[in-house]
Amino acid sequence: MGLLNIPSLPSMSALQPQDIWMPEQASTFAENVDWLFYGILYICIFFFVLVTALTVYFVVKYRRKSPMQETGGPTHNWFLEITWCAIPLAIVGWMWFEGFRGFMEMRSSPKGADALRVIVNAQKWSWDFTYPNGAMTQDLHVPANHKVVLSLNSLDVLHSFYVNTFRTKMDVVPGRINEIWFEPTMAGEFTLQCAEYCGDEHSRMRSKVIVHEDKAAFDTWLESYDPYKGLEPIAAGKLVFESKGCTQCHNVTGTNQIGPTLKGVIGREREFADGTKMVTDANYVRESVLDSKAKVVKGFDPVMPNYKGRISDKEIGFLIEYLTEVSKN
Ligand code: HEC
Ligand SMILES: [Cu+2]
Repeated sequence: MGLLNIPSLPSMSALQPQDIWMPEQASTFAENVDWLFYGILYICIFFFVLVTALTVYFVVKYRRKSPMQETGGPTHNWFLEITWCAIPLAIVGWMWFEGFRGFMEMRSSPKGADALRVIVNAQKWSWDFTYPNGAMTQDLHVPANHKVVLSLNSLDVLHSFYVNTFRTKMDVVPGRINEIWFEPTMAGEFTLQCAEYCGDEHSRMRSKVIVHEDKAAFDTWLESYDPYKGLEPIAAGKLVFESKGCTQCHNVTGTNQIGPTLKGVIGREREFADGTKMVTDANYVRESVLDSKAKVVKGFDPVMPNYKGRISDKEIGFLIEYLTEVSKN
């Protein structure tokens, strides 16, 4: 039995070629990135082998053959010395130039009106994506052969948006908006990961990028997208509650958090910060969501955001069914 017994290591035979080499090339950046990466890799291998081989050869060839052997005085060779400085300088200069050019290309998002813009919200430990028509998904949908600009936003800590098949990665920083762009070159499903350690569930902060055939297919998908399709109103309401971020401040278990618990929210007596009172009803919930400052519950800070324009009447309907259901018992 070995001292280092690590059973979870994959056996060499289980490794596929794509585990060692770069993954699929699925964006316009990929070819350039790989070309430069492999270029640098092969140059490094070439010089590593050359330098190591010459070192070994010279060590043997010029070794001191007897204790009596005299060493010659210092000599030098201008031609050699200049050459072995100039060639490496040219090579690293080229690496820098190519790297910088690729970097600038990736960092300057296209300003054209035709680029699809998607807002990305990263949050411990999930992603959500908001499209120009307001639809929101947990997987990123984009068209192939079309420029996509992402506006990256973190609701809590530092995350990093990383799609290895697109060769693109960008930090998602709380308190500032970072932009990245890419153009997918093939339809399919690709893995999207968080590449910045952001807490204990970090490794599960994954999602998918679904690349549609073309812009037309994407538009058709977007128009017909309905996250509540096939869900009963209560289940749909739960989805609204979770996907709109209400759970950041509210729960339905009966304990107050940043906001009051929403268990029993309909039909309880409420006193507001301005001293008025009422027995709450469904319309009160509706008003709280659309215009949260209209009535501020006494004893709480008025920190709830307004959801006007970010939630539909249909969604409020579902929400009320859900809140009514969780208030029973
Ligand atoms: C950033 C925290 C925060 C978020 C996110 C938030 N709320 Fe609130 N909410 C509060 C606070 C604080 C109050 C109490 C003060 C007030 O009435 O404005 C409150 C009050 C309410 C009330 C009135 C509760 C009562 O007991 O009378 C309802 C209903 C409500 N929120 C629903 C929602 C729904 C639905 C969502 C998601 C769409 C949501 N809130 C998102 C913080 C939040
Ligand atoms: Cu993360």
